[in-house]
Amino acid sequence: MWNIWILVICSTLLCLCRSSAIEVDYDPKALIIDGQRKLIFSGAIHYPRSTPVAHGIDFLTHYLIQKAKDGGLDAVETYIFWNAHEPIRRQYNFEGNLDFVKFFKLVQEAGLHGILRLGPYVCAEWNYGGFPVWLNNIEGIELRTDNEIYKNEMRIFVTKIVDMCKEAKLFASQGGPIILAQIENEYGNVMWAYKDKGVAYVNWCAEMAAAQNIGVPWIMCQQQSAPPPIVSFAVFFFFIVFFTCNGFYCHTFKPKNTLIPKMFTENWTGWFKKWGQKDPHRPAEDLAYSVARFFQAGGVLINYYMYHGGTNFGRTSGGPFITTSYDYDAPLDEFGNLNQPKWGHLKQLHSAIKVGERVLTNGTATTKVYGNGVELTTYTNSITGERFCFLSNNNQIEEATVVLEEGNIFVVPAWSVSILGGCNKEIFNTAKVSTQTSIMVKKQMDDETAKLSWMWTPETIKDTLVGQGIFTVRQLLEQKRVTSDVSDYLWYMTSFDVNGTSWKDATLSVKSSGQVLYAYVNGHLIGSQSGYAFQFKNPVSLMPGTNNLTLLSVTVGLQNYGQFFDKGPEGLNGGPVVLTDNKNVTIDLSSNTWKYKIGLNGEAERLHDPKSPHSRLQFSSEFLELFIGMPMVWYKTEFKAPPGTDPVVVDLQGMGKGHAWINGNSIGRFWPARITDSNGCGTECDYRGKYNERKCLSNCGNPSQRWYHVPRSFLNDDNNTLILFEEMGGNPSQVSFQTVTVGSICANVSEGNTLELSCQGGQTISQIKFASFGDPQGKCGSFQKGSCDADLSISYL
Ligand SMILES: *[C@@H]1O[C@H](CO)[C@@H](O)[C@H](O)[C@H]1NC(C)=O
Ligand SMILES: *[C@@H]1O[C@H](CO)[C@@H](O)[C@H](O)[C@H]1NC(C)=O
Ligand SMILES: *[C@@H]1O[C@H](CO)[C@@H](O)[C@H](O)[C@H]1NC(C)=O
Ligand SMILES: *[C@@H]1O[C@H](CO)[C@@H](O)[C@H](O)[C@H]1NC(C)=O
Ligand SMILES: *[C@@H]1O[C@H](CO)[C@@H](O)[C@H](O)[C@H]1NC(C)=O
Ligand SMILES: *[C@@H]1O[C@H](CO)[C@@H](O)[C@H](O)[C@H]1NC(C)=O
Ligand SMILES: CC(=O)N[C@H]1CO[C@H](CO)[C@@H](O)[C@@H]1O
Repeated sequence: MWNIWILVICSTLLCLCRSSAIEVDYDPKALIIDGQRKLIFSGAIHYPRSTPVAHGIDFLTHYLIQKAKDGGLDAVETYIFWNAHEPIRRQYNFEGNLDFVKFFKLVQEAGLHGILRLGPYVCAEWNYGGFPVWLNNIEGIELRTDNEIYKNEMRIFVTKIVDMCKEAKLFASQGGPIILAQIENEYGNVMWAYKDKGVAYVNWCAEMAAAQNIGVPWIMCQQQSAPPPIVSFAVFFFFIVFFTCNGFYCHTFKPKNTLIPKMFTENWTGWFKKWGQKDPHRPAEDLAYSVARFFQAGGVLINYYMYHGGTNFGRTSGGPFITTSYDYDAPLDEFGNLNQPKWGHLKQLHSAIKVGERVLTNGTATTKVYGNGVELTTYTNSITGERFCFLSNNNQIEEATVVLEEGNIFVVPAWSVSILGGCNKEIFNTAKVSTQTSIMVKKQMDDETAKLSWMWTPETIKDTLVGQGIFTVRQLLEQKRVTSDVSDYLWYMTSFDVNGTSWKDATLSVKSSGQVLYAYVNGHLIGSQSGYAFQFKNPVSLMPGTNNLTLLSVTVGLQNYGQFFDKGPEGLNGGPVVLTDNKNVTIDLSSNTWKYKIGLNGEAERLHDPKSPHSRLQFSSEFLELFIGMPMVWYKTEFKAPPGTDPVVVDLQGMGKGHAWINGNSIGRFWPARITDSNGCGTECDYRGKYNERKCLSNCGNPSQRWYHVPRSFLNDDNNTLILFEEMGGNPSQVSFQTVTVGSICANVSEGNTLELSCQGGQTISQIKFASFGDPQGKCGSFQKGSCDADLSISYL
């Protein structure tokens, strides 16, 4: 009943919203939306990283947006991903999970604001930072600088997106949800490298954006100093360009232009992950601390990057070497589950800060320094006398006992902020977590239905092993210039003559610019290597006469960050490729005649798609054992979808490296063979002290990613097909489908407070393993009774 009531209210509001424009204004203390002075909590959810959900619900996104709202957010933010929308020049795609217009409509239906970060350079650990690779291959182009060819392409794309937004009435000025739009991204970090042309470019960006006439402010992020032309231009036309701050903490950030509010467009909630790296974790206490410090220092808008990270489906992950999971340790996990206690702790923080919204957005601040890292910031409304305080302790070790003027005593734990309603009552402390901790588990289905039987077919590489290419050049070309990134794979093939027996034990050296290399000589794989840029060196036995050399170069996500990142080479790119015999005679093959072939035969035959003719006919279950562990094999199996609604993952333990598809939909690259370093996870995670991405690591000595998200929207009720392309050699016999759910929960609450516990997803609490009213010790999963414990604690629960 209650839900229905809420729905009615929302749709009534919607009608009102649609009919009238909403003005978005600002001053240094507030965003002023429809005349109301606001603090904004926003969170990033990227539409291509979430997915449509089957069985009636529109989008997983719909669910995610609702969870964002429940978590106390006012706004949802997304980038726009140029290379996803325009994979081929002037051929656009806005279908399925690329339907960003629908995404913003869902945001609006949830009653939230939207923030459009248009880029179109987005970084985002996304392939090539969001740029289509065809851009790179236009003659005379230079990206992210004052170059007419590039600016023309950028303008065409930006205008297209803005026009689509206008047509769908998405801007607040049209009654839509979008209150802010961003042009470029973190250019301030790299502008120096582009010198005068960088300054000219950033000015052009501001002018081009302002000329789009969207009726809401444009922002630039990570751009502290505003070149004068932008500001004067912007002020004159009212479409001010704000400059915001990204990082783990932003309370010391001061916009150079003091007329604009402080905004924190990327307060990193965690960190992304690379193949071979451990799992990062940013404690909820520290994230809450950085947010509270930011509002203490007069912050107006914060955007969590990410609020929900999601999954890098297909070949969208950047890097190189960004994993398929983009979980980010965000408040909503990769699959959309609440990441507790982070989600709930932030929810409480948001509502605590909102208590002070009126005073914070229209009051004056004074700060009293107590020493030893302790500061009290008091916001006062001079007319009403209303007050709101932040009492912060940035000491990393010692808690502080502070006596305020009125005689109230507050104990503030180390590295924490207490939020004091009316300046006399602690309504929240960032280090006191009273939200449950949820421990997620993966559940295997019962053996009967879970058993998978496999079929296989080899990737037919006979043609490339004997040097059959598509074209020939006397040069080792840069990889993405050849492939335009239509595939991860590029074959470089040549043949050469050697005389005499000294070549029987020779050495092959190949210099690669990344990321994976397989070397075949006379039809045999002699070795492989991976890395950013590396020197492959392997013994090789050559025979007198003609020998064939085939090098397969594989990319694992194109670079997405840094000055001139777009020019970072991939593949063999000039080599050199050199042979040395046992008498130290060398042959440099770099300017031999090289033949090229882009992609795999299986890709051309669409083996990943169970409906394609090749895929239907080519797989066989005979002699499977012989092909276990062999490189360059396709595997196929059928399975039943796990019952229920819990998120589904496929455990690819045992597989090497490759790509996986469910019913023809890519679930991304896999690489369970990439094991993380076994050191560095031991230390206890202490939330105190400055966070960085090397703190609080877990998953040492394990596959960097073992489980891969299988969106339920990709699954049918009855038969489903999983197809794997295995590049290095792996064993599919351990592969299994599992569901992700809350396994156990822990919580800690002090006397007089209320605690809510939830198992999520329709589960019930089946057992209480530990309860102690007293001073229990330890952490979730390993509690012990302390020196004081009430006997009947469990039975009361
Ligand atoms: C903000 O405060 C000033 C006085 O400090 C008051 O005149 C004004 O009405 C307030 N504005 C709002 C929107 O509360
Ligand atoms: C090398 O390739 C040629 C075709 O280009 C083929 O005829 C020959 O048998 C191959 N040699 C070896 C040793 O594989
Ligand atoms: C092999 O020997 C022949 C004849 O002596 C010579 O013409 C040729 O250049 C030699 N090739 C190599 C790779 O040394
Ligand atoms: C081989 O040649 C390199 C330089 O061309 C030299 O540094 C090296 O010592 C030589 N090795 C032998 C075994 O002669
Ligand atoms: C599902 O698979 C079974 C066994 O492979 C087959 O008999 C059945 O026809 C399939 N059903 C559909 C709907 O494809
Ligand atoms: C429970 O919370 C209190 C107050 O925040 C804290 O002092 C205590 O250490 C916590 N206990 C456990 C077991 O985490
Ligand atoms: C990668 C990156 O930009 N890291 C920054 C995160 O934020 C901290 C503090 O703001 C900076 O010191 C880092 O350089």
